[in-house]
Amino acid sequence: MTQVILHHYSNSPFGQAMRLALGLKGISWKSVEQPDIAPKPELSALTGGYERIPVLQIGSDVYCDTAVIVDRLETIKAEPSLYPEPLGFAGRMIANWSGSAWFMPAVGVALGTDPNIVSDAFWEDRTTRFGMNPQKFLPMVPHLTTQFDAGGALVRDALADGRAYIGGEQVGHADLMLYMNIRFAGFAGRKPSDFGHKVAAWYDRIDALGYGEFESWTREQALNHALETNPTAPVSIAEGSPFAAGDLVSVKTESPDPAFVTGQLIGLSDRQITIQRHDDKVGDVHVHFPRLGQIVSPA
Ligand SMILES: N[C@@H](CCC(=O)N[C@@H](CS)C(=O)NCC(=O)O)C(=O)O
Repeated sequence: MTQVILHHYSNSPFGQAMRLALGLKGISWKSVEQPDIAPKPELSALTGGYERIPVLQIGSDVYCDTAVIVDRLETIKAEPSLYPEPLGFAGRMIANWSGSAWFMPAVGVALGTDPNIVSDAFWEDRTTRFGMNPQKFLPMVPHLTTQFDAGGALVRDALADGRAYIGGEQVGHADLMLYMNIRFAGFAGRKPSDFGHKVAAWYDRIDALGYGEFESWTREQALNHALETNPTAPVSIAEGSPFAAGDLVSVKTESPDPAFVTGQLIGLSDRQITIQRHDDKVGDVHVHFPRLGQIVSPA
């Protein structure tokens, strides 16, 4: 049977959002712990070099980035939707803001108060991969804190009319992504109630979703599972795309992160990029990325 496997670590904010998404949807899953710094050889065997967290594996379909993970979760189990009415899919844009513009301010708050909260190896990793050199990053923390607070004030004001969740009476993707940043700031002692009692109550409601039914797997189990299965998610190249099926391409995140993944293009649309690649440890895998925020170039 094809399994739903989340590669993550407990402190990962994006990982937390996806654990809650699995809990909310009631999808049972396997939990594979990955390191919080590179190298991540087992993860790279699956992804081809993408080492961010989380990654979702379904058999030998591999989903890099929470945007394609939630899209896939919606297809596995439509209800409850991560995009409840009346906000509907517009919630994706709030989720995206929280995972991009509002994320770095949360990182600043979480890591900046006490630089020793993380190891030297962690700072070195983040410097190499994300340009987060502590000499440059830490002086930005006061500004990042103002941005975190300004974003939190938006959440507070959006909830001021007494609604239970950001889009109305039902929880969705947007809530999970906003919540993850407030939780992350908790590493430095910040509290949801810093933004008032309505934000604190909203936070507790999201917390109470839990992670659903899951069991721990080793990284080796996940790789063996990929070897034993074949990719199944349907993909296609949209008409008018600048690339054709079978083109050798590289996919790289729009960021200082030098990591890229190379393979044969088999899917391209406004929402998703899919490449096929092979690794002896996992066999043939289809690696999926969101189109938004990724650079596709000929390899
Ligand atoms: N846009 C990505 C961002 C993922 C991301 O930046 N994750 C952080 C952890 S929460 C990460 O990978 N940090 C580096 C690492 O864990 O090695 C997504 O939505 O999944």
